[in-house]
Amino acid sequence: MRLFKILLLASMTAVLASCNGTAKPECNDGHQLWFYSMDQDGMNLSEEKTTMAIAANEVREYWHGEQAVLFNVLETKDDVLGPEGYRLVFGKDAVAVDANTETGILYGTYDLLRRQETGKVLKEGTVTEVPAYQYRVLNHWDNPDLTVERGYAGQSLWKWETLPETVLPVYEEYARANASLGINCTVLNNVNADPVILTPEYLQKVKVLADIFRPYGLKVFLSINFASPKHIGGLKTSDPLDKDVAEWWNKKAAEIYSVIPDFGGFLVKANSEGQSGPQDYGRTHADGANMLAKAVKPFGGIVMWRAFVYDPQAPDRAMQASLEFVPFDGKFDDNVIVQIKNGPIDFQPREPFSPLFGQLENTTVMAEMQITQEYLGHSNHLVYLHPMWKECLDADTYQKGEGSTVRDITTGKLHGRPLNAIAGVANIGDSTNWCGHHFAQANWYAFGRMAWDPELSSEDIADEWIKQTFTDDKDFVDPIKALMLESRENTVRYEMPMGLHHTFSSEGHYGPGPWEGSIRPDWSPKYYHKAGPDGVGFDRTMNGSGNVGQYHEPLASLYGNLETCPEELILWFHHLPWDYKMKSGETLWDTLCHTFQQGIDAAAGYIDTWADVRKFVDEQRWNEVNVKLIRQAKDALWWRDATMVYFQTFSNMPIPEDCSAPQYTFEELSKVRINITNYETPDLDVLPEYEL
Ligand code: BDP
Repeated sequence: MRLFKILLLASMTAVLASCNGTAKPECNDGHQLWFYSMDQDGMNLSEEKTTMAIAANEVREYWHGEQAVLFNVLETKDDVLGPEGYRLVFGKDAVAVDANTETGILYGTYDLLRRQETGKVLKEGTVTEVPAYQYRVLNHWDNPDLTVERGYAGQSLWKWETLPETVLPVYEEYARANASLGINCTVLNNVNADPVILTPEYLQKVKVLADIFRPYGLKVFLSINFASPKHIGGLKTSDPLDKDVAEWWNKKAAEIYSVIPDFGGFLVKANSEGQSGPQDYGRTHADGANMLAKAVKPFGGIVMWRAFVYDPQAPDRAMQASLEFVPFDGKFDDNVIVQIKNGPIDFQPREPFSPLFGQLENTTVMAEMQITQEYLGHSNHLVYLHPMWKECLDADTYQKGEGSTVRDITTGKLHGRPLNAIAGVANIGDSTNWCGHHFAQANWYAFGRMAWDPELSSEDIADEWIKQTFTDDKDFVDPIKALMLESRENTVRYEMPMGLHHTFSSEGHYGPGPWEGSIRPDWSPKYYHKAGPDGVGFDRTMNGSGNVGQYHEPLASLYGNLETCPEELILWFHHLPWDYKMKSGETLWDTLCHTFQQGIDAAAGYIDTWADVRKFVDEQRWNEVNVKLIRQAKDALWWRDATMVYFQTFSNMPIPEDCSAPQYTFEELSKVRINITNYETPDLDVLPEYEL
């Protein structure tokens, strides 16, 4: 048994004193993430860049328990722990971190420190942790020109123009942050992939990042452009059944692995939103995915093939992915995973789970969540997203009868599939505070914790994050946790209640634009809400598009039947008259108005809650969050006004008296043009000024 003994010094008292309670350093730019309670005197990273040295350094610098910490890399491998699990054995004088691998030791170390910061160190006993998903993946939508698609936290973290020569400290800090959560894979570039990423020049840049990430257990993947053989390979075609094309990919894979031996594999967006794909050559998703899978297979790589496809002619976009993918069930190679967005449309604040999860029985599938807040107020709104993701993972598909949750399908448990993964579209940029909003860090955190353990509750994760990022004072933790836990539902209420969706302005999906049309019907809000004199909502019942039929019973009936359809999804599945009587006895119109009002009131309430806890937070973070909360409360009003005054042109019904009166008319609001030139600070001056 290899034994590492770390002797602990009692030198942490000074740090401790400023960690807890009401300490308020003036300036705090949020760069320390959830290491704040630990790292206030600065980040002291290991000089030596091996996994064990990193783990030992974390203990030496930050552990201030009485017990010694022992690292045991097990010589006789423990079947339960696998390659990444660990065991913490708490005793009177020592805590042992046991694992089969050094990466397991590192994960155990971060768990131990998290316990210390959140008051969960045990006096005695054993904790065994094994990740539920093998591949816990961040998808960066970063472009070589440093822009980030749907990024609201500045520019790309990867400074391609100065790589490979210049190595920034944030690269390692990023790896450390991910390791502390157990995130072990990162796709560096946008799914709308520039072929340049596979050129030898860029592979040298990627190599530098991969080398920095490796001791932190973080593997690099790349999004590829399916037409790369044509663009950068000098071939006439990128047809997956063409021998030269397959050979080009085989050679490219060998080249990549010669530079990055532990390269993870490819992420592919094909035949979607203008991206090239096998269908350009009359081939199928399976043909395309399998060709790539064969290229990376000899090196242990995988292919994550996205199911985000839809076509402008389709009668119901929510049905598209299933229609295209179900025919290929069982036809994908064993190192292909089909990556499915949580909902059938596109990362809306609320969608039912994608029916495709329950429809593929012989294909490995994974879920893709969006951490960046494309449709949830960008990095201007405080929205804690874990409840939304958990809603999807906990959803029962009834694929094999009751209890066939999306979680059990994607962890491989339901079908006994050996490969499993989960992905989140990152919200990280080069802003000092990483995510643009101090509270958006909680979503990166929550994604990582969920990918390790999808059964953790939203509350427990929020609790951990708050204590490490701000303070463990109960008078701060309780109200802020309550605010975070309600924030997603409130955002649904002020943006698109009761199953409305895609009512967003096409300008960066920020703000309302329910009146907008588009050259493509499926890019137009009108296509989704279908508001007209006769009512509102998308009829997806068997009398409508038939989308409910893609769900297994009892869901098909549950959603299809007005009596049983959950009210929060009623306009997703049904088209109803404005004066439709809801279960409460109120009309649909009044319920919509009241739900919006609840969202508006709650958003305004965040400002008061934040004022109440001011004494616990440093000036910088308090002010930066406060400015954003005011913006959020005003945006909530704007969203409600725009949606309801527009719908009123059809319903001709009054806004109920117990709701606040709209501050602007439809004519005024429909002229608002927001210019999103820089995602971090969208030009909000053009917005109507709102009285709170
Ligand atoms: C949509 C985004 C678009 C992405 C696309 C995708 O608006 O920018 O490229 O998803 O996931 O949500 O590929």
